[in-house]
Amino acid sequence: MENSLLRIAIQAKGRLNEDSMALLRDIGIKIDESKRKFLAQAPDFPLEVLYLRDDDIPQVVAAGTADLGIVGLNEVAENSTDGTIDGSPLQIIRELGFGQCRISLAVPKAEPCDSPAWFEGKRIATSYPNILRHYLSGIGVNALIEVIAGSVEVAPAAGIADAIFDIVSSGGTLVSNGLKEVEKVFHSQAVLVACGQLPAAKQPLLDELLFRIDSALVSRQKKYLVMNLPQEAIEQAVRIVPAMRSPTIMPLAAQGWYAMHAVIEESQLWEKIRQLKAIGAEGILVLNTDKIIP
Ligand code: PRT
Ligand code: ZN
Repeated sequence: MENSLLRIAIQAKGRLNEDSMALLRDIGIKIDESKRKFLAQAPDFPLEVLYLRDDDIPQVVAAGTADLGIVGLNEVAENSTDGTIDGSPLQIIRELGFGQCRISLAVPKAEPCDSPAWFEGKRIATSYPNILRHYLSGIGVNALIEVIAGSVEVAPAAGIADAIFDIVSSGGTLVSNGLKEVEKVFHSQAVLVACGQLPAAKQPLLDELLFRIDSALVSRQKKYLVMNLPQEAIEQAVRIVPAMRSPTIMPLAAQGWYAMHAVIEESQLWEKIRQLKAIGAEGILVLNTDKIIP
């Protein structure tokens, strides 16, 4: 029976917890947060959720203590430079589109740093020494890496380092510490990782989970449009909104008017709405799509 239960490790507290739980909810896996413990079983899917610190997730998944994990790509890269951890393979199987950030080199605002050569011989504070070492050796720069567990951004003002290599999202933390971002080295987002040695009996469960995750991820980037169109605008509207196969067009009770339904990429939403308004579309409704099954 043990093999018929998948175990996924997610961050217990912190920046990825909420979005990880939301993704599970989106695919029909509802964990009762009020009864949450270290390990919780989903009531409606053969899945256990293991709550951990993000730093521990890559190793726990590579070792097979959890079959899957949701963690920042930065943690995966820091813990594994060759796709294995302590000899056990770890696979990145999906990019999840949340937790986006970058790891950047930053220096005090007044420093005349205009090329990576500036870092030669400098002290750089970071919590990501492996990613930094890999980057520096790639560009042939020798610097002293000072490993700091937290609050890396205060290191230059404290005289511990000349520069930092840290996670940046909005850039606000750098600005409020008198630093400027000079090199975006590593781009990260939350990823789904899997144990490289998943027992064969669990594969069908993983396939079902991935099918659901893919449907949820696709639908997050789409919007459902409903609008009214005069008959003469239909041909142009179909060209503007080709939809998945082709938009649905239905006659309205009012003579000469039609309703068009279509699914479009969210990134194109406002541009498409402008074009549709220009050809006479009215009463445009924009709805979220819950799941899209291709
Ligand atoms: O307790 P645990 O070890 O699980 O959590 P943690 O404190 O190590 O990690 P947490 O919750 O801070 O971040 C988890 C993951 O979220 C990271 O590994 C990244 O993949 C991702 N992520 C996304 C971020 C950020 N955005 C982020 N802005 N992680 C950290 N930050 C911090 C950064 O360290 C810096 O202090 O936010 C500050 C910069 O933010 P801005 O917006 O001011 O630029
Ligand atoms: Zn952490």
